[in-house]
Amino acid sequence: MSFPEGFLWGGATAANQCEGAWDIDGRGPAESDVLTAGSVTSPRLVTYRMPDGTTGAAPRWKGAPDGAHREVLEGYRYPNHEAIDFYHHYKDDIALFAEMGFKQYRMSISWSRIFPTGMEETPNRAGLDFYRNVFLELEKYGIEPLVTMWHFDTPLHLEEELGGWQNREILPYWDRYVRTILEEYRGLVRNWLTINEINNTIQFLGAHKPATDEDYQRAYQHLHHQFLASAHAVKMAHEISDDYRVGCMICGVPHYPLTCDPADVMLAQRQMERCVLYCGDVQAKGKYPVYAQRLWNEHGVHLQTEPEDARTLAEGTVDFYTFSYYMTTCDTTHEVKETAGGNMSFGAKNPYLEYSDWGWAFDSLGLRYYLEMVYDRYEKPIMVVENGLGAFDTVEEDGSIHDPYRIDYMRAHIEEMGKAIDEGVNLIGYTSWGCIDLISAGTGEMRKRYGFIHVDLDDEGNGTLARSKKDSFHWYKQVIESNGTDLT
Ligand code: BGP
Repeated sequence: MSFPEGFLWGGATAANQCEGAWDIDGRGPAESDVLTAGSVTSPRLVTYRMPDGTTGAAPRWKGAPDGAHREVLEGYRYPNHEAIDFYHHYKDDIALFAEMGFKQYRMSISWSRIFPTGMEETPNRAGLDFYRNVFLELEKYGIEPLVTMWHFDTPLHLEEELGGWQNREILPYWDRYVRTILEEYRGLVRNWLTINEINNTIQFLGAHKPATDEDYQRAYQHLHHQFLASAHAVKMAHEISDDYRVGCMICGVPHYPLTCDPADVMLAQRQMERCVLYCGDVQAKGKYPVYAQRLWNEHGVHLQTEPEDARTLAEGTVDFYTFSYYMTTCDTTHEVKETAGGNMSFGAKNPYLEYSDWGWAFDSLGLRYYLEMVYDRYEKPIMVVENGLGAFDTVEEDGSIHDPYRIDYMRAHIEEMGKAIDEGVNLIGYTSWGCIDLISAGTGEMRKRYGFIHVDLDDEGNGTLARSKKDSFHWYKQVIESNGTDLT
């Protein structure tokens, strides 16, 4: 039996993609609230107002023009505002998670529900109560929460006033938020994650347009502040409760060389360092890796640090390592015939792999490759906290939803996790992404569905929000019941 007793099977969501209720019970707007919907071929837009009152919308990767303030505007649709309204459906949804046998549910707290602008002295009680009620509901079924402190949703006010993570002054506000939730939920939560897919800032830099040295300076500085934020959170958690364990969260995309040309092999290694390992190394080892200086030198980056930072990082190493896993990517120094070309999926097309409708490479073996690599590197307990297939689903006339493609995808990945455990990897949990259909982070679509649970909602925001079980719901239930031995 590969999966150890007590293995934490479950599913994952994020506040901004499922809660809705974006302006209810005192919640303030977050950066995710000024994003429109896009598709695999068209980007999500960020809406803004210029100082002279004119308004506009720009691709998210480009950002609002200088001097603009991001703002919610009339005439645009913002899918995260209502999302799947988990805020009012959490009891029913958690009951369905329990029916599947979840041992763990990964979710996030929306910072602006607790501190609406991010700058208040005292927290918003209604926001704190909402999550308390969610945790109590989970407790009722013996489901452990795994709580992400930040999942793509800094309070908009902090973004606009301070420039978000770019500005070191964000740290005291972050500390206040984190201390508040750590104190509030003592006894209800044990496991926390600090910053979701922290490496996205650097791995997607230059993906849409060539990045300048100034872009790199900003990205590495932004990350430095997030590393400090993460380290503060770890330290506070350990001071506040002996029960608390805190993990990092990395977007785990292994880089393969497209050919055996040594130049390709070297390029893939360097891309892997920059895009993936850089962040995990700092958070798990408590210091910048040796190759960091080379990465900075390549773009003339001078990190602004304070004398105490090295100590802060050293004292704030994470207790466990977590990552999302959806795909692998290929690098080459040669001319590329075909690119992967999906949303948030880049690089040369791998001729040995199949790709999803959104251009994400289906590579279950890559999951084992990654697990074995990072376990060797850090020797800390690991969780796969996101994995799954975003796909179009069809609701049959009788209401049933047959999703064998999702089952095949997950079976293949779970099999590889089992093999990694047999190799000695201390893998302790798995939460598949979007266990209930939700708004896509990348495209803002609803039709890119990951769930075992279908939600009746379309891309225009129409639907009853009714929940129904897909075939994969019954399959996953059996996987959990058999602790991963029955994957048929
Ligand atoms: C990760 C995010 C999630 C999630 C997932 C799937 O990047 O942590 O928030 O959305 O990917 O991506 P998408 O929603 O673009 O399909």
